[in-house]
Formats: sequence, structure tokens, C-alpha cells
Amino acid sequence: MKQLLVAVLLVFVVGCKKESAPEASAPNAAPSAPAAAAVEKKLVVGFSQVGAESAWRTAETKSIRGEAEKRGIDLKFADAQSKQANQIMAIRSFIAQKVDVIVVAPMVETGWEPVLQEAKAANIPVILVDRGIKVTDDSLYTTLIASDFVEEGRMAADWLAKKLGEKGNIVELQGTTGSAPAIDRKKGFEEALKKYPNMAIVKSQTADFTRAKGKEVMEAFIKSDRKNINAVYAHNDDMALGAIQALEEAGMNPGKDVIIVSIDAVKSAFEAMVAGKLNATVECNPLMGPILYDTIAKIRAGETVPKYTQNKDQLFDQTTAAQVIGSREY
Ligand code: GYE
Repeated sequence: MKQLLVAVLLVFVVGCKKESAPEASAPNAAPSAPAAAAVEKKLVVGFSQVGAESAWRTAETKSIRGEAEKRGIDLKFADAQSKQANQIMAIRSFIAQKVDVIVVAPMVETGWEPVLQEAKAANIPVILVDRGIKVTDDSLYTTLIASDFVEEGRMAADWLAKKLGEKGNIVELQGTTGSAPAIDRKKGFEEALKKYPNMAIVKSQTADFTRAKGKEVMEAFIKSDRKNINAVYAHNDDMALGAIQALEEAGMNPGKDVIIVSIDAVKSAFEAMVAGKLNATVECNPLMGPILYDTIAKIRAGETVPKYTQNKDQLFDQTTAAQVIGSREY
């Protein structure tokens, strides 16, 4: 049984890197081998991805994989299926394979110290993309490339305040518990709400960043509080789209009697805005590929890179959705 489990796990980690070159080109070439005759070795990057819970994440995966292909980088891709334990296992496997760089989109903020210490001991730089972590020793990663989630939450709250005339009851659909975007999007939103004493979050629950869970949680909110809901704040578009479905099935009018604001700005959010069902979304750019590999090139050239590179975000609402939708890349 145990052997079977190990075999299955190996298939999971190794089997996920479809487009990478055969193992034969990678291993133990001594770093001190004479450089002159050597053909330039392909850069090998291990990427531990959270999963495929949202359209945003699928777009991020596509960008990181596609850009690797363009640049001739050997990308070993591991999908953790929304389990931190799988991410830790994938990172260990990358260390064992002696990859040149490890890239992690960390599912949650805590619990990374031991495995990152192992990467550090192996001298493999770790780059965090899209979500940050909490560690006491920040030499455990080289750099973080991500949006400012607190600011995204503030932007959503200020927009909603304007739309509602600074008055109303809000239900909140939170992202994955313990993840940086869920923590910070809540924090920023609540912080901005302090300016509006007649606005309040009346219900708040996680829906794991998924459309199915967004629908399910919204159904429960409607059941218990139907008359009392003026707005929905969803930490991502997928959950908002699920909530829209729940409202429609309950005979309510999303986008009109209930105002809906979310985050990500994926294509289907624009479609929902054009259809008048979603009111606004704050962009969070998932197209990480180019900046990620540019950063890796700098690190390998010995340049210092900033500890944090912030992707810039902006809010879109129904007033511009139809104009903008054609130019959206994800
Ligand atoms: O907003 C959400 C997702 O980490 C920024 O994760 C990312 C978030 C994104 O699944 O849709």
C-alpha cells in the first residue's frame, strides 16, 4: 500500500511536467566542468502551482508555461490540487532534481520554513509568484512578484460606497482560508469601510475561490437573510459568478437589486458586466510569465532584484466593460 502511494505520488510530481526535456539532460554535471566546450545548458525551473481553482489561476499557469516554451526553458510543472502538502512535496522533488530555480505560488501564508530552508541549503533560489508568505527569515526566498491585495480590497470598498450612496448591508465571499489574497482583501476592504458608518459586512464566509462554492455559500446567505442583502463583495470573480447564479435561481436581480463587486477581471467577469449582472471588478494581473523569467535572468546574472515587485491593478465597471472586453488577454 505504502509503495503504491509512493509510486502514485512520483507519477504526480514527475508526470506533471509534460513539456520538459528528458531527464537525461539535467543531472549531476559538475558545476566545475570546463565551460569552453560545453553547449549552453537549458535553464531548468521547477514551478509549484496551487491548482486550478479559478480562471485567474488557469491564466497564470498558461502564461508561465507558454513563456517558458517561448524562451526555451525547461519548466517542470507540478499542480498541487489545492493542497499545501503537495506543494511541499513538489518543492522537495525539485531540490532532489537539482533544478536551477524554484518558483512557488504559495497556497497559504504559513508553514513554509522547513522546506524553504532545504532549498536554501541546496543553494537554489526561490521566487514567489502571486501570493506572499509569512516567514521570520526573509532570506528564505529571493523575491516576490504579486499584486497589493490590501489595496485591491480598498478599491472595491470605495467603489461600492459610491455606488450604494455609502449605505448598505454587504455579504462577503472570502478566498481560501489562510491565503494572502483572502487575508489582505478582507483587511483592505474592512479598513476602507471604516469611512462609511452606514455600511457593514453582515455575513462573511470562505468559498475557496471557486464558482461552485461561491454559489453554495450565496444560497445559504439568501436563505437566512434574503431581505437584508444590498451587495456582495467576492474576493474573486469565480465566486461572484457563482453568487450571481444563486441570486438568479432565487428569483433575485444580480447587478440591480443586489450590487456585486469582485476581484481579478477575468474575461467572464467582463461578459457578466456587459450583461448587467456584475457591477465591478478590480484587476489582478495573472500574466506572470514575462516578468518572472526576466527576474530569473537578472538573478542568474548576479544582479540584485527588489524583494517585492508589485503588479499594478485598476478597477473596471459596467461603464467601460463593453469597450474594454475585446482587448482583454485573459
Ligand atoms: O485572485 C484568485 C485565485 O492568488 C491572486 O488566487 C491569486 C488569487 C486570485 O484563485 O482567483
